[in-house]
Formats: sequence, C-alpha cells, structure tokens
Amino acid sequence: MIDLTSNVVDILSSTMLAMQDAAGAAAPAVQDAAPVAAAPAAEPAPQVRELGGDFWMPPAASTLAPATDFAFQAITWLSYVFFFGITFVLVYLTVKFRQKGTEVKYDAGAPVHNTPLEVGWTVIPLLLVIAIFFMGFKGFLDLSTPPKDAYEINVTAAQWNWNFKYPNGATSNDLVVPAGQPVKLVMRSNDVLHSLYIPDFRVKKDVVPGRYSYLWFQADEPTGFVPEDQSANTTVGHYLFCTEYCGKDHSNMNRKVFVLNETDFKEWEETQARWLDEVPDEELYSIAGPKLYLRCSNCHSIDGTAGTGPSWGDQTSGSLAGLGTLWQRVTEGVSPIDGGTRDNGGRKLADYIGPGKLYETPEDYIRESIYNPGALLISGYGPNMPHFRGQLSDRAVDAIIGMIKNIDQFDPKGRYIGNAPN
Ligand code: HEC
Ligand SMILES: [Cu+2]
Repeated sequence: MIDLTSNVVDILSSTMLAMQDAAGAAAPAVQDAAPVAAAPAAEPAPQVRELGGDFWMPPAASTLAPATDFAFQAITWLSYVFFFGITFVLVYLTVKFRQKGTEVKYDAGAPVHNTPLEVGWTVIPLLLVIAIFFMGFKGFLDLSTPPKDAYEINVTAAQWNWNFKYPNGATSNDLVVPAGQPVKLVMRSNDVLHSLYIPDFRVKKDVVPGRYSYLWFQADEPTGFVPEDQSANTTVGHYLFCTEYCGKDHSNMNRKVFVLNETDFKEWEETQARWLDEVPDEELYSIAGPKLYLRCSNCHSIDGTAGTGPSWGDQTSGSLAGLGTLWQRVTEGVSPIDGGTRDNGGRKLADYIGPGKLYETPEDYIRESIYNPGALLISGYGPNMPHFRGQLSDRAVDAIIGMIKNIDQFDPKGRYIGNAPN
C-alpha cells in the first residue's frame, strides 16, 4: 500500500521534528546509526533528534505494527476516495444543474427515487464500515492480549521519570528488551496519570494511579545499546515518551528503548542487577551516587538552584540551606519544617534529629525522606517527591547519602570531580 498518508497528529509531529532537523524529510532511518551527516557547517553538529522512518510515519519496528499501519492506511485511503469522489460529484452537479437565466423551469417528470442507487449507497458503506470494525477489533484484541510466555517488566511512572524493573531485580531508566520475544509491561503510577508511548512499536497505554495496566509488543530487530548518560543525543534505539501531560517536567520523561539479542540481553540484565554490588565500598558514593542522582536531578539541584525540591548544594541565603549542610542545620537548629504532615508549628529539624529523637541521625532522616517523603516536609515545599520504596536498596541509599555528605566533590551536573582544590 502506498504510504503517502497521514493524519493531523502525524503531520504535526513530523513537522515539529522536521523543523528541528534542518535537513528536513530526507533524514536517514533510525537503523543506520550513522552520525548526523546533514549539518554543512564544520562546527560540532547540533544534536538532532530523529525518529527515522519517512516523512509520514516512524519506522514500524514491532510485530504488530504492520497490522496497525494497514488499518490506518486503509481508513485514510478510504477517506481520500470518498472525500475527493463526493467533492467531485458535488461540484459537477452544481455546475451542471445550476439555474441558467432568470426563468425557473420545473420538470414535473424528474426522478425522485432510484432504488438501486439508494440500496447501493447504503449497502456499500455498511460493508466498508463492518470491514473497518473487524480490522480494528482484531487489532485491538491482539494488542490487548499479551502472549502467556511474555517476558515481564514492571514499569513505574512517577513525576518525572520511568523506572523499569526486570525479573532478576535489575532496574533501569531506559527500557531494554530482548529481541524476538514478546515483552509484557506491567505498569503503574506513583502519582498522577501518565501514558507510555513507543511510536516505532505503535503501542500506547495510559498508566493510571491505583491501577495496573498492561502493554505488550515484540521487536525482532536488535538496536544496540547506548549508556544512559549518552542516550539522549543518539539515534540508536527507539523513542519512548510519556504522552499524558503530567506536570512541569513532563518532557523529561522522554526515554529510549533498546532491543538486544538474546545473549547481549542476558548479559546486560545480569550486570545491571549486580552493578551496585560490584562498585567497591570506598568508591560507592563517587561512582554509584552520580548514577543514582539521575533519578533525583529533576527536582534537586547541586548548585543551589531552586527546583521542585530543595537543592542539595550550598544555598547561602534563605532558611533552606542545601542538604550538604544538613549536618550543621541539625546541630544549629536552622531550617523550619512547617507545613508538613507531622509538624505545623514551625519547629526546626534539630527538634527531630538527634539521639533519642524521631530520627537518631541525619542519615536516618535522609533515608526516611527517600522511602517516605511525606513524613516530614520542609517549609516552602509541597508533598511532591515520589517515594523510592522498593526501587532503591539499602546500598543505593548509602551511596546517595555518601554523595550528599560529600556534595562539594560533585559538579552541578552530578559528575564526580574529586576534592576541590582550595
Ligand atoms: C518530583 C520531584 C522530586 C524528585 C524526583 C526527588 N525529590 Fe526529594 N524532595 C522533593 C521535594 C518537593 C522535597 C521537599 C518536601 C519533602 O520533604 O518531601 C524533597 C525532599 C527531599 C529530602 C529532604 C530534604 C531536606 O532538605 O531536608 C531528601 C533527603 C530527598 N528529597 C532526597 C531525594 C532523593 C535521594 C531523590 C532521588 C532518588 C529525590 N529526593 C527525588 C522532590 C523530589
Ligand atoms: Cu508523565
């Protein structure tokens, strides 16, 4: 079928992408991971975001995509045929039977009824609509019935990140799946409504708080893998979007899907499950901290910049000193924590942290803030932090606490720079 077809949504999204990509519609497909060759200027090529495919459609990279595309094309072409057909007849008849001159003629014998014609224009559209129904219904059933042997990945959506958890305990921020095998996503939300969308796979499903939803697909072509800190600007992999507006940093929920062949996937899964244990203790905070910080960086800056949550870096002004100064805050009793679920009296952190108090040590307080953020709120901030229970192990929390303790050894992006020369 000719694929010179589209709907408004596709035109809009293609146009937006084409606008970002000065080279326009002739962008190379995602599969050839060639560096972006388009920019004629010699300076470092601007990072171009590409979906691949052609002008109208992203590539069809899952086993169910062809059926979806077929239904889409069939309906679009039917619409073209009827639109142009009806418009043509309308214009033709208008011209042919227009009133000529001022004298109105009335032909008493003109036909008012034509049975074959009326049966025709009733039965043919009826058959077409029935065909469309079955095409759509079959596709819908296929899409909503994951095969029994599917590989299961748990997906948690939160403001504003995805967490993918694999059967062996590995977790990741980008989605990594085995090639040639059905994959089932079991999805839930920590907070508000999100929606998971992988255009290349033609799958999309809402992720609803307080409810599990499923989505499945099978991708046969391996894409290769790019580590998370470089994945944003590469053409390798398929795009994954949150496609339900979910707040300020909704756009940070753009991720990648990497499809790996069986051996590569097994290996990735194993190392991913073990990576935290393999980091030597003395390097835990400098190696693991920055990796884990990616989950917090949307809301917690390191350089003191205000965000959705308090900065971890030094903030010299105001009562909300950075978390790096938590230890002082505790001893000196600065930083009111009013407005919280447990405290409305404008009391200080020092009233809660210390031997015999609610939290024995600042570390206990940080740990609790990560697992149960609503327990004690800082003044000036709302209950906006997602909890990380079941997502960050004790060791991961250790790494984060270590990073916060040594926050001056990290640059604003969370990269370890060692002891600052001072
Ligand atoms: C969606 C935004 C968001 C994300 C993501 C987030 N936080 Fe928070 N965080 C907040 C907000 C808002 C507060 C202040 C209110 C409160 O105490 O819950 C906060 C407070 C905290 C506190 C207490 C701060 C203090 O100054 O006493 C700690 C510790 C903390 N977050 C750690 C983390 C860690 C670790 C991560 C990543 C694993 C993380 N947060 C991810 C929004 C976020
Ligand atoms: Cu979202």
